[in-house]
Parts: sequence; C-alpha cells; structure tokens
Amino acid sequence: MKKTTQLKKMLRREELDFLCEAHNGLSARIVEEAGFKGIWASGLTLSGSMGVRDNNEASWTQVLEFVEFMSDATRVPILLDGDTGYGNFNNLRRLVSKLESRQVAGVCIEDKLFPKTNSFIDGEKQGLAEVDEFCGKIKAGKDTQRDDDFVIVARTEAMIVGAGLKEALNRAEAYRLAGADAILVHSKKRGPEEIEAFMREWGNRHPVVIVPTTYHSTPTPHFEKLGVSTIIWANHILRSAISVMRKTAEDIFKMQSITHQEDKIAPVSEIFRLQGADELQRAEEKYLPGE
Ligand code: SPV
Ligand code: MG
Repeated sequence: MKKTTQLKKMLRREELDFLCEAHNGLSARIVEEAGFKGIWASGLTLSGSMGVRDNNEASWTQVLEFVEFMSDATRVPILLDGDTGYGNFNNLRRLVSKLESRQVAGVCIEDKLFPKTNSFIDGEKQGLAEVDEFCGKIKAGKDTQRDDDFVIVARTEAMIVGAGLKEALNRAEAYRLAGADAILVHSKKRGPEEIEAFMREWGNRHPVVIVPTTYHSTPTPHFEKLGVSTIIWANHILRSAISVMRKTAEDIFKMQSITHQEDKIAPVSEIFRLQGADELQRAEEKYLPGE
C-alpha cells in the first residue's frame, strides 16, 4: 500500500494509532523497527538535531533534505511537521509538490506566523494566522497534491496562545471545511482538560490528532475513549539520544579510554546493519567484475 494511503487510513480508522518522532534516517529506521506504523518528522527535533532553534532557522529545503533521508530509510509513512508551511499559500504549494516527489505521506501545518516559535516557549506571546488566510493555505495545498491520498493535517494553536476552546473549535471547523484531512489540536496543560473539552464539543466530526508531551501522565486509553484518532509521541527519541550521548561523551572524556563503553553501547556491526551494508555486499558480488 502507498505510504500516503497508509497514513490516510490510519487517520480515518476508529482505533487509536500512534506516530513516533524521528529526526534523521537512522532514527526513522529505529522507530520503524520498534513497530510504529508511522513517523512524525518533528520540527523541534529536526532543528534540535541540526543544532539550531525551532524558529525556522533551518531553511525549508534543509528540512526537505533530512526528511528525504528519513523517507528513503523507511517503508512506513512520514508526517512532516511543516510548521506554518514556511510562508504563504504559494510556499506551501511548492512544499507539497516536493514532499510528494520524496514519498513523504503528509504534512502538518499550524496556524501561527512565519517565523514560528515552539509552542512551549512563551506560547501566549505568539500570534495566530488569520482564519481565512490559513484556510486558503489548506485549500492551496489540497489543490496542489497529485496523489489523492496525500494528507494535510491542520493544527490549531488557539489553546496554546490562550485564545480558548471556542476559538479552537471555530478554527478546527473552518479548517475541516477548507479540506484538511485531520485536525491537530495542541495543548500545553499538564492535564488533559483542554483536550477533553475540545473532544466533547467536536464529537467525531473529523479525525483529531494530539501531542500529549505535557499531559503525558494521562493514561493512553482515556484518549481513545474521548475519540482521539492519533497520538504523536513528539520528541522522545531525540531526548533519549541526548541523555545517552551526553553520558557516553562525559565518561570517555573522564576515563581517557573507550574500553568500558563496549558493553553499554551498540556495536559497530549494528551501524552497518541499520545502514543496510549487507545489501551493498550482495550487489557488489552481482555487479562488480570478478577477480
Ligand atoms: C514538534 O514536534 O516540533 C511539534 C510539537 O510541533 S511541539 O514541540 O509540542 O510544538
Ligand atoms: Mg513543531
């Protein structure tokens, strides 16, 4: 099944599904091998892994290059966190074409202003896009895609900026009518109250995606009962890598030796396996002239 179709079906299914964050080809492959049926190419962790801020400091073509490596490395669909679409409707049109050509299954765009700031940094100070302008962007994206199953998720930041439930619902409905395949509603509360309130009013009008980074202690089945379609675990692969990389670097620095690391870290052969080195060996035997 095409990656786009897989993602679209995942969003439309009654059952709860999950996307897990990855930020390069290697982490994407690890997430796929763990069993995830889809990948979130997170703006926060893509930028973080590049060593820059989540403020559109990396250009959209740099993001595209990373997500292309991720797409090449995996068979499950990738939903790119496309921030605001990196500009207006026209920038989004070009992004959609380029993502399709790289077999990226969908893009999520949020109703903030370019250049955006991460939702967990001074959320209240951030401005929202005009509803009509954002709806035009969604429509332009949908009109551009050549594959009917390419997915555009519209994300509202209404509750992040403190504009409230009513604004979030109005925006979500406008984005649904504009043609979005799903609505991502974001909250930075420590508990699930905003999501609960949203889901109660929204019903099952259209698939809803959530990102429970701050309200992580709510048991997952609760969200299924609320009717949430898909949960994104948005940043945990990079965060776990940071912890282990730091510990390893500090230990090696202190010990001036690597010998005590050997049983704690992946063997070199695991890098080769994840890179698919064996396929190249077979291809060399087939295509290179013999001795
Ligand atoms: C991301 O993973 O980049 C997201 C989710 O957009 S959040 O960081 O919560 O804004
Ligand atoms: Mg993001």
